Amino acid sequence: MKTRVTELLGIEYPIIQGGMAWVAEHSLASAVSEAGGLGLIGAGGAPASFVREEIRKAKERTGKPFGVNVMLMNPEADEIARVIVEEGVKVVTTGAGNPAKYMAMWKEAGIRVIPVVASSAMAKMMERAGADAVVAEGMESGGHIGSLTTMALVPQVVDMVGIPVIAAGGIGDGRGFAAALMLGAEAVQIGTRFVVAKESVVHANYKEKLIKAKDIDSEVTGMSTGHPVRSLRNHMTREYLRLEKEGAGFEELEKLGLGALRKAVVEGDVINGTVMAGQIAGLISREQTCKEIIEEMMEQAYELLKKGNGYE
Ligand code: TUI
Repeated sequence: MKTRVTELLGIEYPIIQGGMAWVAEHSLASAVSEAGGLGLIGAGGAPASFVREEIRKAKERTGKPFGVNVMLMNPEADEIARVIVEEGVKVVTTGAGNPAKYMAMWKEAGIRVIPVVASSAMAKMMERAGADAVVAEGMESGGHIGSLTTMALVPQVVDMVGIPVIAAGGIGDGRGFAAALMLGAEAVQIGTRFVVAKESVVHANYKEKLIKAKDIDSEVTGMSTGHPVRSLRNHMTREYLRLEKEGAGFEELEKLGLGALRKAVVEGDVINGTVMAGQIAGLISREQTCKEIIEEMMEQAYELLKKGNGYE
């Protein structure tokens, strides 16, 4: 399938993998790229030296393009931005902030820059700053989210900018993929479904919790701190929401959240850790390779697009 996004990135299918902190490391990223999508290494809260190592490991595993996601709240974001240039990474996506101050450096290095946005105003600002495309991410997504749904956000962003739009949030199969194209997107970003990929190194407990989850099993914490985060309901989210309701301060809440994602992803503590996941968790029923996930999504979408909807 050819779109402006496949052309821009030199990839076979218009599917990019979410830059998930702790989850999106070199094995997942290289597997997605090898399968014809765009794999991403998620820098998350990691130090710049770790990101450099991950980039080098990904290069050993794939000759195809892959990218790095910079989580802009990372205290080492400045260094990571430079590492990306030094290591010759071809594509950057950013999240949780405004990447304007890195734009000139990245563009000069010939890097494709794709900020994740949660509003049409932010999308316009990024286009003016020189972005090559934007990811419009709805609040169905896992992790740090904005307030609009994908259904409402994507067409409004499409109308606001001339650069290609990549839809994210609540997309987990070929139906969501086809729907995103109907909204005017030219690619999709998939997070949650890749968390349970065979090549994903997250703890087995995390994958099991995701596979068991139903549509209503995610919860949004952190509304009061201004950093809303979607994750699967557990002891951690209940405790967090209780403290928020009691009016706990920013510092106490941040302390509770700090390191909680690592606890779930790496240690497999899905009771006290943060199990970030999107609302489509209920769609996911088994572990598959990245190649199987991508090919199944593409086939399902082709079938739907060919058939139309059956209405006259
Ligand atoms: O960034 C994400 N998703 C994330 S980041 C993350 S790590 C984290 N963990 C705990 C607390 C906070 C973060 C987990 N998941 N998605 C992309 C995204 N970006 N969603 C929303 C935004 C966003 C929000 C505000 C982008 C720009 C923005 O503008 C702020 C500004 O500075 O104008």
